[in-house]
Amino acid sequence: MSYTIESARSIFSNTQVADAVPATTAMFDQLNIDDQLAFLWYAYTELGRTITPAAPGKANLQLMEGIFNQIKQMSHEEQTQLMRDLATNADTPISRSYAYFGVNAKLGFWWQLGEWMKEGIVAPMPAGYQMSSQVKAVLEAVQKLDPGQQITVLRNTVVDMGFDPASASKKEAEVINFTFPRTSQSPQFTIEGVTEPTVIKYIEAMNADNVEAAVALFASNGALQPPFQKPIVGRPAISAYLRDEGQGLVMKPTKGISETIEDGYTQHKITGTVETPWFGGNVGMNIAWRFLLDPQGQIYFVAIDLLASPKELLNLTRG
Ligand code: 45D
Repeated sequence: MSYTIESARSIFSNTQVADAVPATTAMFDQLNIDDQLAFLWYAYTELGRTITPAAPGKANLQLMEGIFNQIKQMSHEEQTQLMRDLATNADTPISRSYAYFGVNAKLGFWWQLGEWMKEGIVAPMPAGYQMSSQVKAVLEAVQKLDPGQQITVLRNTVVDMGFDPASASKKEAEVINFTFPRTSQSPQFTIEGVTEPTVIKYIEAMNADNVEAAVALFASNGALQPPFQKPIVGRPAISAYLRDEGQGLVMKPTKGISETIEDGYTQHKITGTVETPWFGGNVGMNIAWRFLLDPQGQIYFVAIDLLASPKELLNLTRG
């Protein structure tokens, strides 16, 4: 038999992913715009406390100086309108610029606005604001999630903002992207149960921000499927994606299982935790990597899953 990307997606199909994340994001999407901004404010004041202040970085924020200066000169009404415009994907100049930010630049943009809201430089939440029952319900739903899932909900909301006139051509034209210099050496890891060199090299390359080395491990028609997303196919697209979203991550795989299947293909499921530079060691996301390697040992497919619970870290059966 030969594999297609579509059939590869179902290897280790008994893996339980964090369905609560898209479910909670859908609840958020149902809120009216002012409730959305209020929700984000309360979620951020809770979770944002564990953002490591070093993460956005002076050099990174400087990239947005022009936009930040404009925002600082606006009245509070105009600033509130700007936030509404971003969240409703309205077509405005700043909403258009925002759509061309990399994911981490989007997060950094909001981090700065959040800090300025605390200082009153950007319009804060109106005094005497009464939380609607809808906002309360979404906050309660988020509180039930584990921290890795909570920060994923928060991140999803920010990624979807802005006005994007041509999403297809976006990656090539990205204007602002953050870099996260590594402060410490690559973490050491051992994966109990897995010795496959391609898998080990993949983690080593990612932990060193060596996108080129990671991408070279893929078959030319190989694919990478991020959590809750469709597969990204081919080396150029995978490379662009990893440069945007894969930087500064600390991957700590701990356990795995390897199996030879048909025609020399092998499949490997590895579980462990991943830390984002935004939260450092404060938040460990429970992750599974499901690899399908071709007979040449190249990555034909890898899915990255955000797991439903820590218990799933131990689920290493074929399924
Ligand atoms: O609207 O092997 C205010 C891949 C109010 C690559 C606000 C991976 C108004 C391959 C509060 C100001 C990448 C797939 C907003 C592995 C308002 C691979 C601000 C996995 C919005 C392992 C809100 C990587 C703010 C993973 C400031 C799983 C919110 C990475 C800030 C996951 C939220 C990373 C932040 C995650 C969230 C990062 C900083 C989930 C960061 C989340």
